[in-house]
Amino acid sequence: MNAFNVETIRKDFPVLARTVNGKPLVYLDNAATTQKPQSVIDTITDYYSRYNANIHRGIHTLAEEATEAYEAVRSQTARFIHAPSERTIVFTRNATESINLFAWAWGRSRLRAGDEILLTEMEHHANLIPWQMLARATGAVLRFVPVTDDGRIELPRVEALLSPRVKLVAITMMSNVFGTLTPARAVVELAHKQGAIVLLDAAQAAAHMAIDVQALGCDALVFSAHKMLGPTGVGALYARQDLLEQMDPFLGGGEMILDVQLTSATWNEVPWKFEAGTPNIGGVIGFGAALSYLEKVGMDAIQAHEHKLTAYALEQFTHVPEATIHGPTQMIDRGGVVAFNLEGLHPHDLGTLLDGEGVAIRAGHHCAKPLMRRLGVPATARASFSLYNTMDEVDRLMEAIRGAQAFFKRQPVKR
Ligand code: 7TS
Repeated sequence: MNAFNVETIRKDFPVLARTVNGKPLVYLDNAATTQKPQSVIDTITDYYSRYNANIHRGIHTLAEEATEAYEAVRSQTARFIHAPSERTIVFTRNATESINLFAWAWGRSRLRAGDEILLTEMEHHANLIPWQMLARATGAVLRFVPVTDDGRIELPRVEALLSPRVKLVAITMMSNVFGTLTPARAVVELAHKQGAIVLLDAAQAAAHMAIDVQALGCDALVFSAHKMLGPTGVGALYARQDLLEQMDPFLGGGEMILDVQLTSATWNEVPWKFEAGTPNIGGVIGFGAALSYLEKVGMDAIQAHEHKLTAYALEQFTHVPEATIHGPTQMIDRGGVVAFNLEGLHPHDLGTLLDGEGVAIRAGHHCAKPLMRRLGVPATARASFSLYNTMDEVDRLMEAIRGAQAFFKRQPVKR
């Protein structure tokens, strides 16, 4: 592998060359979605230019080529997360759909009134609402591991909430607000001791660290291609093959059947049992190019680079007395998401002023409303890093923040 060179990497991402409001773009909204390298764009164009066809059904050359390319990405995805077989990978639209699929197909016929689902207080709505819906449908009860003031999950708290009533634990591997890396492997061990299965939400983690589902021991894990340099409209669900085989289908339609009578049907083998209808073929093939890109750079090198950027940003924030950082302020079990509030400056106003300087951050509740309530804020600003960000860009962020603060100090208070 070549040494990590951020300037070389940046040249692969065409959008990074553009200006916004006359300033070079500083893209720090990577937790929402990442930018795409030319290789991903070219791979998608190549598919539509040369071998666009529907998969699994055609016997002509284009259909065979498209099927082969699509299924090759399934194997590549399995390798990327060290899954034991490509049969354990289901393609979906996004992490959200993966969680809904698992919640419904696994939980609907299994959970009984009084069974418990254990979540944490810092889940994205995608890892909360599907469980609320499932609980409503089955009579199961949701329980929540509290987060500490600095945005962490403590194992004794997890242990205290586990009991034979808990049938499933669903927890994020990396908070999209705090950037915290949760002790996923230890949670899996504790849960398994009590007979509960574990779903890990790797929507944030998957683009920033190596993932090994066998080492983690999890029963299911989900992620979205668009947060991993890939296109929108593609997600994946990994689940243990025996679980997938026992689970009911999620959506019904073409492709997911073995045989169909007018009033009944039998199901296809896994994973195709869960891929009803024509999937996002071009998107999945493009996702393969994204995985290749991440593999070429190396997940450990990416994590180390983002670690440096985040440490530098946190250090810079210590010079902004008006700033409150939400989440760990030390670089222990932490990734490159920095959520903050500035005294006297609403996050949305800050976001607008930063955009004027070409700096893209996110402001809002980050689809984690219960967590915002826990923090006692309606919204936060959030900068999030990816492999192509630089130390200079952290400086540009800090300069833009100082500029916004100065601008607001000059403004008369509106009544
Ligand atoms: N889980 C986590 C931890 C996330 O951060 C997100 C998206 C999702 C699930 C859902 O992913 P999707 O691809 O299905 O939408 N998080 C964010 C965010 O923080 N800002 O925009 C999207």
